[in-house]
Amino acid sequence: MLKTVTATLLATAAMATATFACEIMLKASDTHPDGYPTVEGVKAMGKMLEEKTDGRICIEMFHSAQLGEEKDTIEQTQFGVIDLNRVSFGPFNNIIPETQIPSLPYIFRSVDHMHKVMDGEIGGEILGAFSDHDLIALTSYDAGSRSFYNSQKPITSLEDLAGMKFRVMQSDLFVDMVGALGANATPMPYGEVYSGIQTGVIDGAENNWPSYESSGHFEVAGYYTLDQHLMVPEVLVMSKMTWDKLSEEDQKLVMEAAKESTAVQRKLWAEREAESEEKVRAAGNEIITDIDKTPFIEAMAPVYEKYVTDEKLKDLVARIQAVE
Ligand code: GTR
Repeated sequence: MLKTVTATLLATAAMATATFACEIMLKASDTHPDGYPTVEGVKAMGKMLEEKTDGRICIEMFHSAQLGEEKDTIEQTQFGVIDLNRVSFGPFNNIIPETQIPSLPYIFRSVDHMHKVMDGEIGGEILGAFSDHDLIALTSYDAGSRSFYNSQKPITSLEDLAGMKFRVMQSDLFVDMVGALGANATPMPYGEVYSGIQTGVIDGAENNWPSYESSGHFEVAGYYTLDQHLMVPEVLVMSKMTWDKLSEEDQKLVMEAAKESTAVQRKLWAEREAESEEKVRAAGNEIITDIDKTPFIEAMAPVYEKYVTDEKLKDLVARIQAVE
């Protein structure tokens, strides 16, 4: 009995020391469940920070949209209520014009092309644009490519998409993208998609393998057409209010840890993509891989015309296309 009490006391004391040692606790948000590659990427960043600072700076991860849906958490991050937020570039499209560029349909030719762009000068410029909006973009993560899934029928061509209703992220660009393909878009928070499909409010949505699987959307939308219209990377942002409170040295450490976590996330991403695909196929879903993307790509021309308007954005697109 005494032994147990002593052990408990010691354990409590150890925990108290650990919490105490953590002088700067960064509150992080992610819409995805624990174990999802983005959540694990930020957790890995936390571990690195703890190691680099002897436990002085740490990250507390609130996964599974515990702090709210992406659009709301972005506002909370701008206000400094949330310190770190891992989100898609999509929900920033309406407020930061540069984020529309990696969100353009078929802008990247391959994962390799996307990595070269995002890890290089162009990616740096796009991340740099956040600082005018009370946010510091630390790094970008992988998110594969997004394709349409639905509860109604196998889609094998543009004709099949006509008149169908798809949920998109809350971004005008994606509303127009779906419109350009002849379907109807309904912007809605991620957390409402499952019931939206289940109740027939929407016919389907679009996302990558891990999101299609982890959200359970694959249970209510049995048809997945790999048209791969988007390859929008994820972005990890810090509240500028939090950033400004850090010493220059700590800012450097945070930036370094974020950049280093990218490699961890990308490795986990590749593994999870394969696992999610396996799980969805094992569930018996119909996966349409034999699809001619050319008409899809051609249909996107008006979207580029509408959104790539000023010289800065035109220049970014031209430079991305020129990256080998
Ligand atoms: C996922 C992405 C999330 C969220 C979601 C959505 O692929 O990782 O951050 O944007 O898509 O469609 O809302």
